[in-house]
Amino acid sequence: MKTSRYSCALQAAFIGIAVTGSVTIARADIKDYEFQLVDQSVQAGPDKTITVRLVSKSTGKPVPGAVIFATRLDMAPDGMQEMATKIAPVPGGEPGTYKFKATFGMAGRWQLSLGAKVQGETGTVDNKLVITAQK
Ligand SMILES: [Cu+2]
Repeated sequence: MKTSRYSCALQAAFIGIAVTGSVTIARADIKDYEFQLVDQSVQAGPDKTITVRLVSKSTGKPVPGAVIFATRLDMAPDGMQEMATKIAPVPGGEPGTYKFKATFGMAGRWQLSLGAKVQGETGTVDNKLVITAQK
């Protein structure tokens, strides 16, 4: 017959852990954020929806609550930077994704320029993304 050799129990070892009053939050740099297209292409035509995701490159996680203050959509990638189209934000979407509505009057490559502020970060995110409008 075996006898238990446990003679003591672990007790009260974790009390100190919850007392960390000041956690140092590692601040990310504004360069650690980038916009990514959810879909690389759209159909040419009016009222098309563009969805972008703002991610932290260090964590790979989406970043909600950014304030997008600048948008431009033009055909610079196809040498038509003067061919710009109106772009309007659309509310809703998952946290960390941002939607816009725009008219793609021509098939080809369009450049979406975004300027944004991220909560708790100084500086701005400036990204240019290329969307292909298909016939
Ligand atoms: Cu064009």
